[in-house]
Amino acid sequence: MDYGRDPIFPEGFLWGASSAAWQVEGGVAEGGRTPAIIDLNSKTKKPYADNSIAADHYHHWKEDVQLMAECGFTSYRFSLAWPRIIPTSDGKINPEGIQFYNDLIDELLAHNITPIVTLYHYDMPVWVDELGGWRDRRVIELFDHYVRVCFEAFGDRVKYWLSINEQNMQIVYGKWLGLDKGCADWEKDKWRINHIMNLCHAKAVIACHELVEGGKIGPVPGYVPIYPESCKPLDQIAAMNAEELTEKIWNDLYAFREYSGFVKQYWKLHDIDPDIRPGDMELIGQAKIDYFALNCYRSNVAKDCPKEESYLELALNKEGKKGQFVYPKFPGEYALAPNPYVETTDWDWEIDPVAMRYMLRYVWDHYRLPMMITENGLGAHEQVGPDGQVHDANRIAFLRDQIYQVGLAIEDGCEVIGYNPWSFTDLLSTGNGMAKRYGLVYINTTDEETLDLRRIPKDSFYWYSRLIRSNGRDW
Ligand code: BGP
Repeated sequence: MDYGRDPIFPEGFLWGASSAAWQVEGGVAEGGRTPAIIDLNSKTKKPYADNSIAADHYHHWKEDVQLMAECGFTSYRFSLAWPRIIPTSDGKINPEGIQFYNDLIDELLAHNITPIVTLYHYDMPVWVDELGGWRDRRVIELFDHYVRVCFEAFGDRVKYWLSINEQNMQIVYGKWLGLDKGCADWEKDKWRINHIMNLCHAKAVIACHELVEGGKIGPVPGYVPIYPESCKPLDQIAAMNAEELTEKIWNDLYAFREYSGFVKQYWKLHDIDPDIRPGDMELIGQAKIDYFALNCYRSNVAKDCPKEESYLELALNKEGKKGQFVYPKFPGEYALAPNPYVETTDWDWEIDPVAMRYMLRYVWDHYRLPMMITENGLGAHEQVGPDGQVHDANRIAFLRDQIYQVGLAIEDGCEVIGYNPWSFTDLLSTGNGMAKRYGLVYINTTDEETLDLRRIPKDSFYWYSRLIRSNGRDW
């Protein structure tokens, strides 16, 4: 539909931005925090960048919240670091970790900024990993203990909770993220790991409803809408296969609390045992989510890939030089392909604002649950200009187009309660450290050299501020 006028955002819409503990905090050895698996990855796995300082939010949180308030934020999405809260295997609570987040939450609330809190965003404590991490069912009770501590400590003030960030992407890109450690056959083992993660998600949902008065909790799928390459009927089925195997299997489980016929058939065909034990599905059955938090940056195109074709492994663009991404082929399922209708970023991510509207309509049509955007943004190479400012016109154009499509989806009848792009300040990219910047606020440091970590609001900060102060009218 063309509405013939700019979209209208509902009153009370949550306007903010996003971050994650390991990417923004730094202070990894301070305040009683112990190492997380991601700390080790960031030191050994190139091009991951050392996260021991990151954006140094651990020491700049007050200034950062002040900047959010100046921008006019009404929400801020961030994650809690498990190894800051439960640093050791005796399960003892670290009062300094609780204090850090209490101070942050109180400061946000003092500025009328609603906290939206992710329980898990890739920073599993090393002590949990040594017990087997997501591979071992003992993690279910450990995670349950951790989330209950969080709900009890912060649930009086935090009402919006998120369980596990991008569980689907952690499984789909598990080899790249290091989740395959200790797995003999990742393609089979990943379904067992995924089932354990589903049980952890369920524990968090159940505990939130038990312990947080008025608390709402949802999952955070990483969402990449997939279009068929052509109107050839088999391209449509390929797009549906890709959608299932990267997103829908997860979203169906969260929303309907049972495994779909599609995934059960997939397991049978590939001789996979996800190790579902008595009582598991009853637990999942009790975990009724309140909303979907959605991370969406780009779209993909899928085409038919007959069984006879050869498998081709995906290769991610790790340097920010266009053209390095390798489109994978999964014979008998689908192949990904370039989209001639959209531009791409330097990391070969499709710039496709319409995908935002498509995703919101798709998720609304399938699940009829409120939705919140918890990530969306432009990763770019950036420097401070000779005038001491950062002129990120590309980011303004990106955000404007994306937010406009959120508005159109709202006009289309979708219930969307907030928009929190990635990211508030520059922070470490999972793929490229500080070389790939997303922030509305520049952090003066680089991967090669730690500088003064000065905060410099970019042009996009001022543009976004005007937009949110007008509740989405001043484009
Ligand atoms: C999401 C993650 C974030 C963030 C973002 C951008 O998948 O939830 O943690 O990093 O992607 O990705 P990247 O940093 O690789 O550009």
